[in-house]
Formats: sequence, C-alpha cells, structure tokens
Amino acid sequence: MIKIQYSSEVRAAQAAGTAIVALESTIITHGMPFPQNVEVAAQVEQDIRDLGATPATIAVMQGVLHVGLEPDQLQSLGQAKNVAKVSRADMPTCIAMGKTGATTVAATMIAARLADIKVFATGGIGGVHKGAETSFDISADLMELAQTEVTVVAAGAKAILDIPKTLEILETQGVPVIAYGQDSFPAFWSAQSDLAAPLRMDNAAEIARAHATRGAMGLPGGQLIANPIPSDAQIAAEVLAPVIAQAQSEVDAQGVSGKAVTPFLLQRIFELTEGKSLTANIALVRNNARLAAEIAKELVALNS
Ligand code: PSU
Ligand code: MN
Repeated sequence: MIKIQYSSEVRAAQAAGTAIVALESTIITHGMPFPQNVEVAAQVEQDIRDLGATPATIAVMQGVLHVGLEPDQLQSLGQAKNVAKVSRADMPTCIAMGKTGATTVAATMIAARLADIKVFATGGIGGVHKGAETSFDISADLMELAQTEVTVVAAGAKAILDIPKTLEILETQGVPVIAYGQDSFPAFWSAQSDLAAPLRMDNAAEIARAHATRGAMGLPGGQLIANPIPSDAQIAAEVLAPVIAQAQSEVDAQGVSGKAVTPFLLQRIFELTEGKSLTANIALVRNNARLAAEIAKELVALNS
C-alpha cells in the first residue's frame, strides 16, 4: 500500500469514525489566483468543520500523498510556482519522482478511495470540451466517476464544456447524475440550465442511501451530485457567453492543448470578468462543501 500522510484532524476523525469530506487541490493551484486561493481553501475547510465534519484537502507534496493538509502546508501549496496538475495518469509518476502536484477531481477521487473517504466537494468537474469531435478532449474525471466509489458534489459543469456531450458520456459510463433540489442540470454560474438532469434528489439522506446501495450491489463508480449555485451569487449566461467564446477562440488560436486547456480557460475567464467569476466560484464551492458534509454525516449514520 502507498504511504499516506494524514493531517492530524483527519487521523482523529478516522479513529473516531466521524464524517470526512475530501477536497481537491488543482482548484487551489490552477483554478484561483493567490492569495484568494488560500483564503478560499481555508474558508471551505472551515465550512465543513462548522457542520461537524472534517476536511481532507488532498495533494502530493515532494512525493508524499497527503490526505488533509496542515495550515502551513496549505499556505505553501497555494504559493508554490510550477506545481504539476496531476490526474489519474500522473499521480503515480509524481509520487515516484518525489515531485509536488495538485490533484484534479480524478486524482482526488483515487486518493479519497485509498483513504476510505466517500464524499468529495469541488467547484466544477472536467468534462467533454467544445470541439471534442475533432480534439478528442474529454476529461479523465468522467471515466474516474465510472470506476471509483466516491460521491462528488459539484455545481454542474462550466459552459467552457459541451454540457450535452458531457451528460451523454456520463450516461454511457453508468454514472448517476443527480441534481440537488431541482429538475434541471445546474450550469455552474447559473443555477438553472435548459437541460433536464437525469436524476433528482432533495436531501442528503437520499444521496447517502444511493451511495451505499451502489456499494451494496457491487457496482463500481461514484455519483455526481449537481448542486446549484446559490441564487444570489449567479452570473447570467448572457454575460459569460461572449467571455467564454473569446477564451475558447484564444485556446484555438494559440494551439493550447492537453491538460493546459482547462487552467487556461479558467484564468482567461477570471481576467475577462475582472474577477467576477471568482466571487461566484467561491460561493458555489462553499455551498458544495456544506452539502458534502451533510452527505458524509448521513453516510456515517447509515453505517452505525
Ligand atoms: N473545472 C472547473 N474548475 C476547476 C477544474 C475544472 O470549473 O478547477 C479543474 C479540476 O481539478 C478538474 C480539472 O478535475 O480542472 C479538469 O481538468 P481536465 O479538463 O484537464 O481534465
Ligand atoms: Mn483535457
């Protein structure tokens, strides 16, 4: 078994059998600028603690897989330059070479399962990129959801992605996509989209039971919980559409490809909205962390 370095609070929660929520670190290093990235990461952790659960931010630091970061480790990761973005393909190589890497949704799910953590909160997942019919750019996050038993709470997917194709891949892969408390699939910056979500649940206990039922049936894979952004934090789709179109045209013009695409788009959208995208992002990540904490607590209750 791979060596895992647990934070002191995660170790205590594991010993006590209390609820733990995994958090990713690519959102810290490649999704938000310093210093807001560290402030938000610390705030999201505190939101989880305030609900009586324990946060476990996941990252590879100098070749060691960390599940839960101490405050000084979070600080140094948030300020580090040239941190690798590690997904399923890169996490073992990053560990083997003694490097530092921030984990994507896929890699965070892998680490969460190794640590027996069942629930994970993030902002948005990776998905099928626009133009995937020629670029073949489909995030490894989708295949991870099909094979790793973690419930992932996200605010849907960003409009930088082709959302209908993303939903189709998830359906093909047998991933339950569950909108929380509404019928439509949320569109990250907007609570509603004109796409119906495949499934709907209205409380954390139902989501926990569905997670446990999948496990009891021996089905591999997790669940995607699509939690709408709080209505007061939304940004209208009309405002973002031209921004996304511009960012996407820069990707095409500059030949950005592979794992650089998503960080490039996120950074350009932040710049082009003069930071407004970040304010919305913070509100929805915190909202997702709170729902994840409730689901994790329900799972503990089910198993006791
Ligand atoms: N989408 C967002 N914010 C993010 C990411 C995606 O709205 O921070 C990050 C996550 O870590 C996700 C990764 O797992 O980007 C997906 O990258 P790719 O598209 O290269 O698989
Ligand atoms: Mn990609």
